[in-house]
Amino acid sequence: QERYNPQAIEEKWQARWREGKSFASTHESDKPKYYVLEMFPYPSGNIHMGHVRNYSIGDVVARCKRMQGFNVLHPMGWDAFGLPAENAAIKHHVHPAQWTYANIDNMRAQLQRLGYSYDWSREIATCRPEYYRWEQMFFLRLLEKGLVYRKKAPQNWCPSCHTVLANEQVIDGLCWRCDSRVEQKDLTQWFLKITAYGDELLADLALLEGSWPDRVLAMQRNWIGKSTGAAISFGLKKAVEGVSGIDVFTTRPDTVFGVTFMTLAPEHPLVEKLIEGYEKADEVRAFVERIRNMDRLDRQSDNLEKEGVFTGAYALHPFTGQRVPLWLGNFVLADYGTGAVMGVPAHDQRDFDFARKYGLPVQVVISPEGQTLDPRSMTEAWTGPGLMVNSGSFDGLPNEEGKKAVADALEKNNKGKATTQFRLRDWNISRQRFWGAPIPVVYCEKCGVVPEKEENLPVLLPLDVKVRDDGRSPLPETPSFAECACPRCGGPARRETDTMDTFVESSWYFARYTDARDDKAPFKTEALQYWLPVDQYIGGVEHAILHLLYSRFFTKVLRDLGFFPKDLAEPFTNLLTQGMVLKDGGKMSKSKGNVVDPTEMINKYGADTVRLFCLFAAPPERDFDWSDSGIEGASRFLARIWRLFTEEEARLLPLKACGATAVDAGSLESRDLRRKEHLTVKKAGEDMGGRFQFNTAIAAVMELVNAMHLSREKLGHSEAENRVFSSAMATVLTLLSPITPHLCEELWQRLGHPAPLADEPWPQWDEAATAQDMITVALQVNGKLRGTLEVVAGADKAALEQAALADPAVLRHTDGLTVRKVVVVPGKLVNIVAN
Ligand code: ANZ
Ligand code: ZN
Repeated sequence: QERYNPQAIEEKWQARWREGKSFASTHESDKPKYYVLEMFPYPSGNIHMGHVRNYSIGDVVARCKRMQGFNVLHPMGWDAFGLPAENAAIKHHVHPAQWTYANIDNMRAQLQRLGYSYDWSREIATCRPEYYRWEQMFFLRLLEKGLVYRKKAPQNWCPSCHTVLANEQVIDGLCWRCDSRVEQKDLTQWFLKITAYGDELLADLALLEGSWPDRVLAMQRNWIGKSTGAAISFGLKKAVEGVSGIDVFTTRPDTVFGVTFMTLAPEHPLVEKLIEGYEKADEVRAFVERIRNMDRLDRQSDNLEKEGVFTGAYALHPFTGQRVPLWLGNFVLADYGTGAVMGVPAHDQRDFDFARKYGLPVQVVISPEGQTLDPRSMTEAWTGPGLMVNSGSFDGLPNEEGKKAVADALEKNNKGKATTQFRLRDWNISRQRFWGAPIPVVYCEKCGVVPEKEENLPVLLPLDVKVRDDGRSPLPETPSFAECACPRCGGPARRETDTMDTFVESSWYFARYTDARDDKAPFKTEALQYWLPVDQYIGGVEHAILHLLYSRFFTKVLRDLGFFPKDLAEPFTNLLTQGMVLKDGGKMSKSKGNVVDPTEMINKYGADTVRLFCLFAAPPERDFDWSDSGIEGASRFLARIWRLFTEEEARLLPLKACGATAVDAGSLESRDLRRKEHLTVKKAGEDMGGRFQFNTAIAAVMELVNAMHLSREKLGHSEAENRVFSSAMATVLTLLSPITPHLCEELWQRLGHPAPLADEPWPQWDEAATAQDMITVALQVNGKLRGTLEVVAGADKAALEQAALADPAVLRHTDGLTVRKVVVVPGKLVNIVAN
């Protein structure tokens, strides 16, 4: 008897899909569209189990939707610029380009071995000039619009990657790539003005409510971090040249009369001027030096031990004109708000701690209902609501109203105004790296910073350059690249040798897939109109902030630049963040030696089994543990289907799913099987097509396969019974085809169908077929008819006996008697013998 041999089948079908371009897509279609996308991989060399899970989920969605009548776009590509290529270049003496393209070839083959239904004609690699030239064009257009600018600022610097990092790339003070401690360094860099879109990025999260995970929405909201309050300007007691005062940002303008000191960030630009002539200036300088070198995350922590130093200078209160001592504090951040805080110890805990530590006065200005606060005995700040007190003409106002009243008064006196503040910072996109997209600007001795001309794009990354062993970018020392003619005056100029953050490439790739081979424009309008937004995006939760925020930003920017449709607000309508594949409850890692290699598993079990296990082990959002018994079980299940098919092949007819009609289903056994079949289609359809609960869908199909195994002995070999059995087989293959496509296609073909299963419509179940057949059974007591019983057809002896003994008519006629015997003739009657 022939065995299930996945390797042979899988190769055959993969070749067929490839050669037949089975999953090619076009926007010229009148079907409804469905764009399903998995986050594209970095071509690190080999795919891992996390990829397999991610892409298997995407593939089921794509194949299901296709069968459900959608015109599906399901592309794949490579996020191909980035540091590991340079590290590999140093370690293995291969060029980053060579390393990257070889990895892409290898990983493409690995993905093809898994049988994913990608439209490979749309494949992109972001390191190709055909791709990044458009990014350079966007850069120039953004520059024109003032949405890109150059600024010198302290930057997160990774000493081991020799490059700056965006705030988003610093995790707990460490580099997101190499875990080195990140330092601060002053550098002039290019910034994308994402803050100009802060309000829209925040507001449009409402559009994603319910279709993105709540957790991701919360992380986005928090990252954008909008605070509403007021900017307040404090004058200076001692005139300082060129300085009119010190501005603070506060969320509590209602507490302005409670200010008893001010605290500046040690990095505040006015510090030197303020301490001029102060006898303890050196002490202040020493403090500044010490705090500057503190970890920025430690400085934001709630547990930070508050520290400060008096500057010898005083500000003037905007309402009372009283003098307010100016301090420096370690808890004030230089790059939030204005880098200065008004100290209100009675109503802010940090200020309270600070005041108690340095003996600064506490002034209560918000009075909680039914309570009197005494500044001398307070042990913590009152941060709740109350009425304004000790606040001049504002006394008696509820503090919420006071916020607006104070802001209005400040505005009238030209001493401040209502304002909002974002935690979100502009996006530093300069990287001092080689393997990235060149930034298309030139520095001319005469003209200054000059954008490259659009017709000169792409600014090609030179590939005949050797990567330096010290890890520094070779571009500044590559004359053929760095030395150039000024696009404006033709004179000698230097090219920008920083390259772009690779997160720029991944911010718009989803749109390039809609028209990936166009060399005249980045996108074709009709294709964008048709395909965008992505209906279902699938990827890891580690991208919940970074990549998703940048993609959302680019969608809005490209819309405003006229590239994207005017009415497109968000790039990804639905988001699924899949869980991790763990080993023994922990992450798989080389150092722990517990990595399960997908290729090994495919060699051993076949791709269908690997796919099946990844989808069966847990719902997509949840983590699961890789388990040998789990994959063995998946393998056994497929072998079982194979055996069932081959052993029963003689009776199989080329029917489609749900292809047996009610008339076919003559015998009780076959009616039962048919009912089970329709119930399975119903359950699997809901679980797979709608809720993406593939594990329960698979479990339902397993039950159907079980039912087939049980009934094949009992079923006769009439045409009608064969039809029912064949239909159930067709249903198993159809429902499983998005999950284990190779096996299903192979058996589908053997069933006698000329067209591939992938082109079949998703099966429809028939409500009537799911209903239980009921029959009427006669009830006798001592041989006399005493009533009837409605029971499920096929109910067994025990069930009939139990139902009969509980029947009211039987109870009445056996009252006072003892039941001696119950005779059951299944399907006909129950006779109770009693005396
Ligand atoms: C006075 C005040 C009184 C404040 C009060 C709070 C309560 P979020 O919500 O994060 O925006 N602040 C402003 N700039 C700061 C900086 N650069 N570093 C550290 N703290 C800063 O918080 C804004 C509040 O944080 C501001 O409101 C300010 O303290 C402080 F009863 O001003 B508040
Ligand atoms: Zn010039």
